[in-house]
Amino acid sequence: MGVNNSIKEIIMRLNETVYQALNNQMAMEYTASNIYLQMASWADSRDLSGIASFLNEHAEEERTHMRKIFDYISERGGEPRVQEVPAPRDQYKDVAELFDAVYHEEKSVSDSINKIVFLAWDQKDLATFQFLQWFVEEQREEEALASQIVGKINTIGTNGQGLHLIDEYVGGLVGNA
Ligand code: OFO
Repeated sequence: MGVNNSIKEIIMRLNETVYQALNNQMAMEYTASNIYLQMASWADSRDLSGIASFLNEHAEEERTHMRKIFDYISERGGEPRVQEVPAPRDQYKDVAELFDAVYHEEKSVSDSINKIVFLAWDQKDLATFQFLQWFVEEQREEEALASQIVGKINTIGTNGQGLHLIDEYVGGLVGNA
């Protein structure tokens, strides 16, 4: 390997710890995508078409997050590994429980992203640190959105006409996330 190549290696290659963390994050985004897809199916089979559309859109978004990390690992000279992920939960008591689960899922994704931000800083990997800023902002928005929906459900309730109003409200958020 020539001098230029070894310098490039040092600059470009992710270190093993950061690589592993990003690879695990890819699995986490994929897991989130599957959770939302399964939730969409739950909503669809209860004729909650607004909620189903919202969750389908969200499932797609999470898949693009996975892809974003996949491409980044590749660009930094690593080999992204797609991992096996557990089958998502498919039953919820009601819409309130479902959106509570969305909120908690987003919280745990944020926690995981934050850990990698600190790790990248610790490892002096400023490129990864910078790359993750987009995710930090994205998670802030997603947590806020999920908590807004949970708040709406708590205020309106899901009895009788309430469920229809919530379905309409959540459906109205499609395309705005
Ligand atoms: Fe909402 O999880 Fe992606 O980043």
